[in-house]
Amino acid sequence: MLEQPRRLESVQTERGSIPVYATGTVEQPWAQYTATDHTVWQQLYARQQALLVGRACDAFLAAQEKLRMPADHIPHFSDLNQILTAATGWQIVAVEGLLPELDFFTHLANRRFPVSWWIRRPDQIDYLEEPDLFHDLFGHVPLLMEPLFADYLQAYGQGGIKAHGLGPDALMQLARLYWYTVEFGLIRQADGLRIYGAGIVSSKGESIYSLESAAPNRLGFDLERVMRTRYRIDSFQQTYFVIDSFEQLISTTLADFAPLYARLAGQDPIPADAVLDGDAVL
Ligand code: HBI
Ligand code: FE
Repeated sequence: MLEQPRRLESVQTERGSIPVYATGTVEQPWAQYTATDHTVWQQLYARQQALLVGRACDAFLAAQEKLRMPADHIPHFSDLNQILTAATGWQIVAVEGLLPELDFFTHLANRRFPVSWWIRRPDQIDYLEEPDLFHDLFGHVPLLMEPLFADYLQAYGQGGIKAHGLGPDALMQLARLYWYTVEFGLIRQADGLRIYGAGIVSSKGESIYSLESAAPNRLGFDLERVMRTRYRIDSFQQTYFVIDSFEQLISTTLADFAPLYARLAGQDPIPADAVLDGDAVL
């Protein structure tokens, strides 16, 4: 399912050759971005920024202000890293695209977030299948400024390394946790439901749908329930899980998941659109 990265001394791209390091990371080839690339960033940035006021959670918006990504051109990763590393010890690293799971987890466990260096084409503005620079940078990186979320993502990486040693069932359950929190999570603030998941904040359609549509279920976060729930990758989510705080996330993830995986192994997965007795429907 996931593409294997090319492990060469350098990769040849449409725009030239890029060095690859032993960690699978590359140098952000900033000088190779075209005027079109910068315009795509500018358009996506302006569109999402207008939608996120009142929809993204306060922590996300506050982090954006501190990071000050430029609105009119693709950021230099090195500029963002100065602010990010000083704040939480995280750094972003440039990659070609999706990494094998163990490599991905190892980066997270070491407080490195892999960001695809390339940005989508103008005809892909509304949707593309793989994570590009806009999704990774605009969607994922701001919350790395938030200390509790920063710790959660590192703990997730450490948990991923352990799950990798336990086999495909454990990995699948853990992937569901990533999906329903880091990618598609909602949070309950004093003034209402807000978005924190990167898959939502980087999507025009889902920023609106996840909060305003009557169609999807919005359920109180429950670790075991999340780990049993299938997800859709080809449409908006049918279920969102809502946390009360980032403290809730980090406190659930610090536990050893091994007994949980063992217990879940005997249970059927829950369909993406199901509501069960006992679900906290919001
Ligand atoms: N690699 N670069 C990158 N970005 C991801 O989000 C990513 C990945 N590899 C694996 C992966 N995600 C998934 O397996 C998650 O469920 C962990
Ligand atoms: Fe993502």
